[in-house]
Amino acid sequence: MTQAPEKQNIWAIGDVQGCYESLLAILDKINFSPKIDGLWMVGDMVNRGPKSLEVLNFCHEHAQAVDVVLGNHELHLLACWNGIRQPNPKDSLSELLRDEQQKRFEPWLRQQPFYREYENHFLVHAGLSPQSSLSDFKAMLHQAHLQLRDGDLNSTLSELFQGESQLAQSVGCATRVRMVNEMGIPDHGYKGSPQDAPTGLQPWFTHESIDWPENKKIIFGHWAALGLFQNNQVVGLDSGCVWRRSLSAYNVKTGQVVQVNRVSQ
Ligand SMILES: [Mn+2]
Repeated sequence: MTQAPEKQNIWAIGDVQGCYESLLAILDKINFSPKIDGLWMVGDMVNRGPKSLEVLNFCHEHAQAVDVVLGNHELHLLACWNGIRQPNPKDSLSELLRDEQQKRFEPWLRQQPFYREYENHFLVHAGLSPQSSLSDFKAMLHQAHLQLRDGDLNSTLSELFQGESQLAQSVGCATRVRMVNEMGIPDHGYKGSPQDAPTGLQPWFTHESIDWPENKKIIFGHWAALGLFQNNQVVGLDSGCVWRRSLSAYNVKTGQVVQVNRVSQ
């Protein structure tokens, strides 16, 4: 068997959230070709935007080229499909929840992990936990991934949404963390910018107890109010496409950032 050729370019893309036309526009702008390029989706492909079904269909169809990590909105969709949660009024998942036919994406979705590691990068939807060592955090996320993929789906989703077990807290952090308190405990209620945050809260990536992976940049999304953000350790890619701002793509080999304004649908 011949070895697969190395990817020409690999792009990480933030929270698309059903903004399918904006996804197509940015793929066009970066000249993305699924035959030669790779795409890392940072999670939250679906919900709030108008075309979740199309975005999911695109990622599923090009699964050979697209690496996905799960975000909170994918977990919510899995839970809605299985009656563990009810859609809330802000959701735009009705097409995906309309009939059994749309559950065809479920087997593929439940195979996706909560983090992925590469030579120089670590992909996670929201962030790392200041409360765990990196190895413990990864072990918990891996266990949750195996349970979601191979275990009883309903009981796994119930456990994750109950939020009490260490497993649920690790997944909660990986998929939802923004700000943490001095103890490193996530405050899931605050969704604004770091500048406007109440005293005592700080972005997860500034907490002194974060156990950073060696020589790997963390690529994350989930935090629209933070916007496109980069320092030596992290790249935050949620630039608020679904909130009528922009969609961002990050070239993991060159560090180039490309953005498109939200394409109205
Ligand atoms: Mn999110």
